[in-house]
Amino acid sequence: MLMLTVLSCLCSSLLLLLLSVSGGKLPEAEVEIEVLHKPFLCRRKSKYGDILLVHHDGYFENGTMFHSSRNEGDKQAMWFTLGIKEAIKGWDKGLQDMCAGEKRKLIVPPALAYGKEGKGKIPPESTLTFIIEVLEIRNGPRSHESFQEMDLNDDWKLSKHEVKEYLKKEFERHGYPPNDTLHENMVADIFAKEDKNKDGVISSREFTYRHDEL
Ligand SMILES: *[C@@H]1O[C@H](CO)[C@@H](O)[C@H](O)[C@H]1NC(C)=O
Ligand SMILES: *[C@@H]1O[C@H](CO)[C@@H](O)[C@H](O)[C@H]1NC(C)=O
Ligand SMILES: [Ca+2]
Ligand SMILES: [Ca+2]
Repeated sequence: MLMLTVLSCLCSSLLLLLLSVSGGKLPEAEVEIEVLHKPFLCRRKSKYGDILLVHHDGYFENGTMFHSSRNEGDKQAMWFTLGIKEAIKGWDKGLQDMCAGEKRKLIVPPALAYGKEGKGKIPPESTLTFIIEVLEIRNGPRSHESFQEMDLNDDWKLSKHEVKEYLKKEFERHGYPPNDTLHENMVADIFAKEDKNKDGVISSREFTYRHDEL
């Protein structure tokens, strides 16, 4: 589960970024944030590029719950990358500077949620309320820390070899056997998307998020 999230983040975050940038600018809108619980100890606070393990309940304006990660589906908390519109913009804005163990209520206007179109059971122009608990915060695959960890020879570029070594390590860390064919495919996939200037390496600039539009 985590492995898939981490790896698919690496592959798909840029795509998400591109997709989201192509949409028109929405009017300025704010998320209303209420802190429901803040732990006494806070080792680090969430920032763009982190991955957060979250439990979330979602409510319509009339108070009806439309989703609960605790009661629906696999009833598991989910890993979510902050700042890349993996979920909705309202989450990217409303889940910054959080501690592990913190619980917040977010009231998200439609412009930062599912907008004019709505989605699935979310009707158009819905203001949504979320109760979100952050259970864990980790360095995202796009963080400065991850880049340094991957850049074995410290030349500020990621070679195919370095990316492959990283994938192998991540697999092992999460208890999966390394799979050379699979890693080769993933590396090819990652380079196709991330090596913008096709010079055979991923520069730190190519690797790092841009969050201009947030
Ligand atoms: C609350 O709002 C949602 C979305 O508009 C709707 O589907 C649901 O039926 C409403 N529930 C009640 C009790 O009015
Ligand atoms: C390794 O990955 C390839 C490609 O995804 C897959 O077809 C193959 O079954 C995997 N091998 C093992 C031993 O898991
Ligand atoms: Ca390197
Ligand atoms: Ca490059």
